[in-house]
Amino acid sequence: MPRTLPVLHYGPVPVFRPDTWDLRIFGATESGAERYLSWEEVCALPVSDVVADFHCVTKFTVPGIRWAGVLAVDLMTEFPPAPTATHVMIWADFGYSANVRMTDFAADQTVLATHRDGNQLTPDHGFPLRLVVPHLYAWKSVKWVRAIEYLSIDRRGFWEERGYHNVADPWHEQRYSYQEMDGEGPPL
Ligand SMILES: Nc1nc2c(c(=O)[nH]1)N[C@H]1C(S)=C(S)[C@@H](COP(=O)(O)O)O[C@H]1N2
Ligand SMILES: [Mo]
Repeated sequence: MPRTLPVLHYGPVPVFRPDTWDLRIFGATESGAERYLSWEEVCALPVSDVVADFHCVTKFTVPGIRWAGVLAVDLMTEFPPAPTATHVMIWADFGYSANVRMTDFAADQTVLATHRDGNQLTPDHGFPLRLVVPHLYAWKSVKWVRAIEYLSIDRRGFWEERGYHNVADPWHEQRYSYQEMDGEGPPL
């Protein structure tokens, strides 16, 4: 098992500019309106710690990483989805995306992390803000998050469109879309 977290992503590492950076919350929101949060507004949200293992689909697991940031449930309390929302699409800079079920987004260890093991995230690992869904394969843990889209109809994200499993539960080894059972993903 690797003791440090390898760097894995598709495409370039974005440059963070705090004055132009924003986090968009849109789609099936409770009010119907979309919101753009500044970096300052994100930093004013409540901060929590999550300690969890991290599972990559290419088979490494990094045990016991301590993340700090905004719990997805806390974000949802402040900026609620509509009752019809069943899934969430998380968008990064440069168009990377991943979809998760609302139940996975609302899980108590799902966090929009700013820190890992006491230090601010490095650019390679998603600075300034990354999603961490520890109980799903790591391609769902979107680095450089820029938008949260509440979905009333599920859609596939970047890897889910390219042959990876829509749900991605490592305990059930849900790696590839051909393993999907009825109801686990939108038609391919
Ligand atoms: N924006 C973005 N986030 C991403 C990826 C990516 O290509 N782009 N790759 C994912 C994959 S496949 C993995 S295994 C993890 C790796 O996280 P790490 O580089 O911090 O180890 O990031 C995930 N988040
Ligand atoms: Mo990965």
